[in-house]
Amino acid sequence: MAAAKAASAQAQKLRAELERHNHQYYVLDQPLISDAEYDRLFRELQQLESAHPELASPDSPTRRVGGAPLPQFEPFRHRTPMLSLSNAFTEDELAAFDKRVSEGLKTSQVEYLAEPKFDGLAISLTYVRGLFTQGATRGDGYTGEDVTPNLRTIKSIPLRLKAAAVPALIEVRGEVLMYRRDFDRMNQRQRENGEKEFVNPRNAAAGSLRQLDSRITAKRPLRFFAYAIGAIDGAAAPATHAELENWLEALGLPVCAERRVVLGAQGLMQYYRAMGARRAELPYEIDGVVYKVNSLAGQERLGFVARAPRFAIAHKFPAEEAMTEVLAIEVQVGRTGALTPVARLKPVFVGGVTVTNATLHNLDQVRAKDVRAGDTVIVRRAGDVIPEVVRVLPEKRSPAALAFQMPGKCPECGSKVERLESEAVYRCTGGLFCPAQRKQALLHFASRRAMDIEGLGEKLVEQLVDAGMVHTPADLYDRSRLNAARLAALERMAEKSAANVIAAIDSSKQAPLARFIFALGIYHVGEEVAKILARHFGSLDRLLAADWDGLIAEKERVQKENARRRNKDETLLTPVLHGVGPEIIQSIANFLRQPHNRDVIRQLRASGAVDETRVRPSAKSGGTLEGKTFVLTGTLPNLSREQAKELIEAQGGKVSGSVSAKTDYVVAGAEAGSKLARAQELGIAVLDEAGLQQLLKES
Ligand code: 9MJ
Repeated sequence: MAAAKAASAQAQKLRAELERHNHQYYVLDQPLISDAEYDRLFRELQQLESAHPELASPDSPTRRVGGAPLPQFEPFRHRTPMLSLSNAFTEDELAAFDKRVSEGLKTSQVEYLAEPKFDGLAISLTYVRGLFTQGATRGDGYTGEDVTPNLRTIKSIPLRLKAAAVPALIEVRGEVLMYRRDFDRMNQRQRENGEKEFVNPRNAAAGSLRQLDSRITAKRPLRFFAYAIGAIDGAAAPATHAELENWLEALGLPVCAERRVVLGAQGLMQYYRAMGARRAELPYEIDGVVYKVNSLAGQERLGFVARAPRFAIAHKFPAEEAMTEVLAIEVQVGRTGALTPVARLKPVFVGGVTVTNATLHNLDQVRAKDVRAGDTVIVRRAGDVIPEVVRVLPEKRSPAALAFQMPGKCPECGSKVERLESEAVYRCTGGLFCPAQRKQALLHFASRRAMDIEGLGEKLVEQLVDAGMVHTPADLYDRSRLNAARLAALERMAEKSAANVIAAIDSSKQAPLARFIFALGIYHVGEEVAKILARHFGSLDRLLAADWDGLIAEKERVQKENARRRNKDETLLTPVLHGVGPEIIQSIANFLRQPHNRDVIRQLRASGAVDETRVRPSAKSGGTLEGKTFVLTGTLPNLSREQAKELIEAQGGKVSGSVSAKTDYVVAGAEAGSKLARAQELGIAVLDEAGLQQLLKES
């Protein structure tokens, strides 16, 4: 008994001491003991806790080493939204901000709290009665990811708040980042261990915080700075933002020492210039400064616009620019076949990374900037955006430099390159064959509205293509290439799931013609157009043999004739392929002209993927909810999720698992979470169970 009491007292003493040294080292930057001494105390506590498991405590420093990996991050709904800041890039924009604020507050000179804008990741920490209980990323501002085990490993985050009186609940907001010197050391270690180096401190911090295995996070030198609060309960917030940050500091949280109270636009500019000058000597990277109205009552009065506070702004430093040389202009083929000219650059260090290429976006941009191979150019890189060529220095151009030309054939597969009249983008027309488009083509082919092959998702497609097992959709049906045994040998695949995928591929056979045409992924050919084509041609042979130029000419003739008839109030002609415009026809013609694509289509037909006697798609079609996508979330009062799904599908609707711009309705029940928030954000119609029933009845 006495021994247990002594152990408990000793554990408490060690914890307090270790956390004090953490604070000295990571928050105050004033270590009082050597690393070896710290380690000794730490081991003593570890031994004590393992000898007396009943002493375990969530705020013990031994809990900072990370734990078993999580299967996934759970969503975390912020009690008050975590909004982002609006940006100002120029002095004028800044003056406009100060003017808006001083008019809003009816004062001639506004007091602001100014501080650096950290280039890290915004997070929220929840403390309940002083104990750190949960931490989350910003996410979309309303719902983030619960990364508590990872945040626990960050030594500058107190596991328990200091002061005698702590709020019942407080959400502390701030930034997780990596010091430059820690980043360099970590990369040196990565190099020595033959592991991949990180690009910059921001990416390293982001990658470390999003680890499912918190033991890995524990090895990464992350830091934290607090700069705001969210919900607070059981304590009054002070009167000003400066006092708020002082209070956070008194609670044991790290707060940036560079914060200052300044007056008016002039004070802001002075602070901006001073921080700009000191930027390089700070231990962390910043991409600007942040100003907040100092009075919290003033903040409240100004409130929010859209998704950002009106009382604060981020004044960004200009994006870094550097001069270098264009070694060549190459063309990249994207996953969807779009051709992007890319400048290969002589390596140059800019915006925190070594840049070796810059996007030129499209041919119009190349022409507008007149970038040529061999040119000396200014490149720019800001934040995480792709580096770009700002301008050419014409005085440095060699007279031999040739203007850039888009290739007529795809550099990846040799198919013809097309540019449709209304678009700036050139595209490869070899969709079914082109290596650059392989994964996308397969994913689309297998997708629910196309061949509907369950289990053939992004990960598996990736594996199949990377392993060289599948090149085109036709390979899916070739059992000498793809069979259950070969599938089961892939990582994360078991015999059962492999057999299921093969069965799903087999049962996708005999698709109606319209679905099959849609599955080919011809640019501009959606489900509707595919149906029209299937109805019009009635067979693959007729589709493949069509006289497309004749069709375009015919459509143009009818268009002209109808314009004439409209003027005279005469009956109009019904155009062939009504609903399919000339540009779509052009796109189909280009696709079907590629011998590679025709080969794949023939192979698909030979393997029985399509049943040409079935022209129209799915038996369920024709319902009035056809084409509508629903997402179900939360618990409905009377219907199970399966029942709701069945009802929707019976009317031809689809039920999907995630909310996107393509979602038509979100059906939300009790305890609906991030999907509901996402729907509200996207302005998607939200129904409760009664609303769903009504809709079903109407249809
Ligand atoms: C950054 N990123 O450094 C805020 N921020 O305050 C600072 N962000 C912020 N403050 C309220 N220093 C919302 C965002």
